[in-house]
Amino acid sequence: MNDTIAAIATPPGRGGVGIVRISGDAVCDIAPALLGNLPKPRFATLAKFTAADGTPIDQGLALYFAAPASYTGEHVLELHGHGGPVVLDQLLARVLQLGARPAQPGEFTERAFHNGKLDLSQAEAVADLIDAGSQAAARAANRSLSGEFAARIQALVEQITQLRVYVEAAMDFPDEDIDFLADDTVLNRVDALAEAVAAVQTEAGRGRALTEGLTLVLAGRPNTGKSSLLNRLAGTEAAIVTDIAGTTRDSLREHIVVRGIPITVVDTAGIRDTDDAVERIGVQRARDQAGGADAVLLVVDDSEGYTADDAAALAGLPASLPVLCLYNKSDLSGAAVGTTDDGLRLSAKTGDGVEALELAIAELAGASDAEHGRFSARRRHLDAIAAAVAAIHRGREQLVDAQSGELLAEELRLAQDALGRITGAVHSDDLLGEIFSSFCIGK
Ligand SMILES: Nc1nc2c(ncn2[C@@H]2O[C@H](COP(=O)(O)OP(=O)(O)OP(=O)(O)O)[C@@H](O)[C@H]2O)c(=O)[nH]1
Ligand SMILES: [Mg+2]
Repeated sequence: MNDTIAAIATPPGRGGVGIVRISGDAVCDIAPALLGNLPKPRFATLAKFTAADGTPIDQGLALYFAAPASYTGEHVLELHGHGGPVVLDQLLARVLQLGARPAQPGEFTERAFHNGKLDLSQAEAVADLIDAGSQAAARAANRSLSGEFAARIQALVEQITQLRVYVEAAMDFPDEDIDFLADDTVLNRVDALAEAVAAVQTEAGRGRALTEGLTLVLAGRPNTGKSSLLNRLAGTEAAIVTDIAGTTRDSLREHIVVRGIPITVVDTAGIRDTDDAVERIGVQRARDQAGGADAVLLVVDDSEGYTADDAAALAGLPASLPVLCLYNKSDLSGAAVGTTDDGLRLSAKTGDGVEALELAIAELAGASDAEHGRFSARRRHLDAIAAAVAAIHRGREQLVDAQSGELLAEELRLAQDALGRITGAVHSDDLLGEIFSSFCIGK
């Protein structure tokens, strides 16, 4: 990390302004060679950017941030020149000639992380803000970037630490150990902790939908109108629709945007017992797709009502998977479109009720109440929180069933480690590589 990195920080192509960014100790040598002097920190200075032979490459603003008061925590120099690819390439080449090396994707932000400027969840929020596909997603990323998510995680970590101290102290004094296990204080504190983690889990789940989008799977028995609904949502005739049961075999994915949220809708084969070898593979794929979805849209033929075959289509799916029932073909049944106990009634054929479906999808993604202090989150964060939830749950069982303070303490430690992976308090080089390599160069 002692070398100096440089990159063009603005997107490729032509623009009014193009920026070359440099970070590292060599900035203090590069600036005088390139600009004639090291500019006054945090002041915009008009300067000529000169080539080795003294001829000007460009003229623009130089901005110097002295370590540690910079984005990366190192000496940083930004050169704001004209946004042409040839000029910027020449400028970057000159900076490399003066001792910098090309930056890897995300390397500036990785240095900011290593220098304590950002925790890992904030570093990820930088990328999420750049990639935000909607205002709600951008707001959520901004909240994470400002440390709101990290603060929530930190509060949980502190709660766990205090509980661990209490449990471990009690174990160190065996006489009191009996009291400590018998009275409800520890159990109550474990339960309160589980509740607090679950609350963050719910919010993070919504945050992830805003950040990464949702995958919804249209499932159900044959001929209920799954493919028709896919076409309706996508606005194109993507899937084949016929009145023959078992039309769809392969799963078909369409990417749509609902209220600014990226949604992947997957059409699947109608689920039924069949002797047709190809259809059977399709049915298996349908089940696999549904199992991996964020939510299942169970399509039911409203003119026939909810049958045992509809229920059978859900067999084997995780109980935690949200299911929205879509009573399709309202034009045939004659029933009014709109919400029902467990979903919506609509018609893929006429389009009636499809707007309500889009609203329901936005709600699944958490976009409808985006104002509730929501933060951006990723699958990685949800996995870590789920691991913490599981550890706390196991710890509780150890306490209740085995009266074991040691095993509870150990599970609490595991829960703490899991949460530490979110902020980067616990991390591996592999994890960092995975996260930062998805950044753009120059960030
Ligand atoms: N009247 C009416 N017919 C519909 C509606 N939706 C679909 N259909 C008809 O129902 C039949 C089956 O539609 P599909 O979309 O192919 O149904 P599917 O669920 O994809 O069927 P499989 O792929 O075989 O599982 C077709 O003849 C559609 O035109 C609707 O809302 N109203
Ligand atoms: Mg179909």
